Amino acid sequence: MDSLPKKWVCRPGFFKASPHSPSCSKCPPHSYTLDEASTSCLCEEHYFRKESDPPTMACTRPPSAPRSAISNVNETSVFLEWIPPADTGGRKDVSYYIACKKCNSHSGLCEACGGHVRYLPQQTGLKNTSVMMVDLLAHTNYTFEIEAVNGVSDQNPGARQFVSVNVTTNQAAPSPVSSVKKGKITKNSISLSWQEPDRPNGIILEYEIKYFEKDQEMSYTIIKSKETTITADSLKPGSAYVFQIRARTAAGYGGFSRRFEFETSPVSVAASSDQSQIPIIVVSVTVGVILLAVVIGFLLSGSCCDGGCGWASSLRAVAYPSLTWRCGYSKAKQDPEEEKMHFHNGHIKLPGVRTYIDPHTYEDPNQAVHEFAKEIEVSCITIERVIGAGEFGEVCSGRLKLQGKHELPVAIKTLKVGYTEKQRRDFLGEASIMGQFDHPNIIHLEGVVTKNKSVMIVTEYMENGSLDTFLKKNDGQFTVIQLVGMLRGIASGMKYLSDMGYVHRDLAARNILINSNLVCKVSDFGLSRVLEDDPEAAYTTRGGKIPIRWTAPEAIAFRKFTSASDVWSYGIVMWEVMSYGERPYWEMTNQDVIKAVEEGYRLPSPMDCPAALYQLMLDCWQKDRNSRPKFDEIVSMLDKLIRNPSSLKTLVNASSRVSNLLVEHSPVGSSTYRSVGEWLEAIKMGRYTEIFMENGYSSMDAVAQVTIEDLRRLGVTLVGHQKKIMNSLQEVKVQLVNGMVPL
Ligand code: ACK
Repeated sequence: MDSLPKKWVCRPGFFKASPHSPSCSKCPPHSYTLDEASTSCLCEEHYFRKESDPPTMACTRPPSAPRSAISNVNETSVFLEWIPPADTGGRKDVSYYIACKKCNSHSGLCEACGGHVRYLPQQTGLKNTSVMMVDLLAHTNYTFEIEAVNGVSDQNPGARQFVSVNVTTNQAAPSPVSSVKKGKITKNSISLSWQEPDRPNGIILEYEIKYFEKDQEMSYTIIKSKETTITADSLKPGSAYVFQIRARTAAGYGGFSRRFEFETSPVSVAASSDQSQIPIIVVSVTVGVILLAVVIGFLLSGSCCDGGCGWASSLRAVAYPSLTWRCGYSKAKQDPEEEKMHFHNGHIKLPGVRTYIDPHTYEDPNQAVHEFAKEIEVSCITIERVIGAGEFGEVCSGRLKLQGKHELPVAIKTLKVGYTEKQRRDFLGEASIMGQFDHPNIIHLEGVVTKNKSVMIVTEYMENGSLDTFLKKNDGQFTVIQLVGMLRGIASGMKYLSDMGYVHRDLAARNILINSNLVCKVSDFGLSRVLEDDPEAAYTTRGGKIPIRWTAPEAIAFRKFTSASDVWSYGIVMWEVMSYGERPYWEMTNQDVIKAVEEGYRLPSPMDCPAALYQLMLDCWQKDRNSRPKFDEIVSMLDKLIRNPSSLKTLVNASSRVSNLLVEHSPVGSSTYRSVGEWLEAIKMGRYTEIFMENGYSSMDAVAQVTIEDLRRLGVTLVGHQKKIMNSLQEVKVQLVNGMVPL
């Protein structure tokens, strides 16, 4: 190099990769040379060059994190979708990597998911912006980290750039029964017992046992049993039979177990079939009595957490008769209801869509509770503190430790002492309803305590409490996408309820609970008391008690409560969420609300509300209930908005929002507030009085013209204060003119 004449040497900032190149090249972007005669350029800090990158190529850096990731949970599968990173780092070879962590909802500690999770199409090197994870565990919290990587990511010593998504998986069918043991075998019968599946994923409602003579698969018999033992009788002596068992929970049937083959005794073992029946009955009755004695022993010993809690449901199972059905015809033993449900045109029809069963249809409400809720021994529960008051007694937080399960944080609703039988029935009615639901956006029932004097309903714990209080406390703190995420969750829970045929009747932000992951869950399910315990509920002229502000006109007028009236209430919840827990219709009286809504007026858009969301609210508030969207349409629409966040950028025009209120009404001059100062003081914003006056907003008339931009100009920069002032202004106007947005 020293021998080259000075004029052939590249200056700093230039390089010549080969001595044969005719000229020097300028260093490509994000690279430099400080020396003369460089043959390559160095990358700037945080920029890198992949080995295979030509020296003429710019230095590049790892991409930023992917954006706007959304998740869709379907039982134990999770679908993730995201938007590419804003900065690809200057490279075209961006791909994505998914890290999966399983998290303990109580401790918050996470561990890698392990090998059982399958990724479709794959976990690493994803070119598309979506992936599906299957075979996750049911009812488990997962965190997925989506990382964008490119050709230089592995050279980056800095922190990984990822977007993370927290999800809770849903119900799943039980895993297959894996171990089946033969019991008593005679020439005509085979008794079997088996263990609950490793992953029941819920309360096992029953087992289905399919069996047939070996090599005669076309003619099989199905027995249903709530126990983990059965006896197949009327079999041929000395013949081999194949058995398969599957379990059913609220989520449906799990897969059949592998085939188990057992043989009946040859004829010579017992003289006649009639005689052989006697020992079987004796044996099974004896086994039953012993089993019952063992179970009762366990329960009475009080050692619940060492076995009692787990046994409680088995005790119930003992009480149920098993049901037998033979392929193609029914036996006298069969319950005709079962026949209708499962067999159709001679074919087995698996129970498909589940519907809600009104506990009122049970003659004995206690039976309903125990059909749908697990009995918990009180010694498994530790009450920690009182968190609120419910209609029937205190609501506490605490922990639940069931045998073989991790300790869980729970909420415990208690029934106050001295309750009447009706109060006990109504109180537990909520559990009979809640226990039928299994959805990530519906509050999950852990079980009930009914065997003691202290009656309790134990549910999952929701760290952030009721949504309305939570939003008020965190005014202005969330992004629009986060708020829409909350609304999406509520809509998804309501879709599930409406699919089940359950009408909530009291959907309101106060009846939604929110956890630490900001997952919203619908709660407050009741029977006759549905609306009795809601402080918002008011008596109507027809005698019922109704939360007027949240209720559709047809439900107020003639008690037509349907999923469509729940959709109206959902629209009000949308409004509550987007206005951070503002009271719908502010301080208007119930009568004025009924009148205004009847006359076609609707709530105005909350401040800074995306136009698409306000339009959806207005759709939910269509007078004709058939014109309102269905919950599945609402979920799809919100999903679309989340997937395309730019669609949320168009806000309801601030000036139209305000002027809408004034349509055809008198000016604000006749305000109940005599001065601007008095008004600002009343809303605890007195500190701005001087600034308002100095800037010409000295009368309520002038104040009526204030826009959010004006507030910013006046130095009201805190979003919370801006909202308070704008919302109060609306309230003042509404009170004065009793006018909302006419539809
Ligand atoms: O807003 P909060 O803290 O949330 O006050 C009410 C109170 O009990 C009376 O209903 C709280 N609460 C009810 N159920 C739960 C639950 N599952 N997890 C946490 N808090 C709950 C509610």
